[in-house]
Amino acid sequence: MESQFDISLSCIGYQNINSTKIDFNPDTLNLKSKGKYVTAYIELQEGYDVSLIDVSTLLLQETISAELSMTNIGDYNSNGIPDLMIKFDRAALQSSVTVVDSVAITLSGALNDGTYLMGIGYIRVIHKGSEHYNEEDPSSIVLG
Ligand SMILES: [Ca+2]
Repeated sequence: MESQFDISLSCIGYQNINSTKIDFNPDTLNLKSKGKYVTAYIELQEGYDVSLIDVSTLLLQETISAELSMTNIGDYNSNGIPDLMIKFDRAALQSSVTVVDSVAITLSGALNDGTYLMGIGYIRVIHKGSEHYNEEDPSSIVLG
């Protein structure tokens, strides 16, 4: 597998479906990465089946559609709850964020029956080669 786990975070959204869990892994997006996709995993609360998610309705940041042909249902985090793997265009996501310690990333969509789901998570955005690890050193943040 290519290295596509460049953005991430565990996110929990509460809307019509409680405990919609969206897991991006890992939790840092590197704006210099040349990866083609970012990957997310969705878990729904008990009683809702991830296989009923209408992938065509899923939107990252309200604008970025999921790749329809790149889905899989498994148990990525081995917790016994099925999760739906989806992928999004990485360049589109990267263009929607800037270098920051924490930014909200939203994922919304619906099941085949119209039940709405939404999750919000926070990721860190970096620019490789200028990682900002030291809060006392603002010069370590380099936007270009
Ligand atoms: Ca799982």
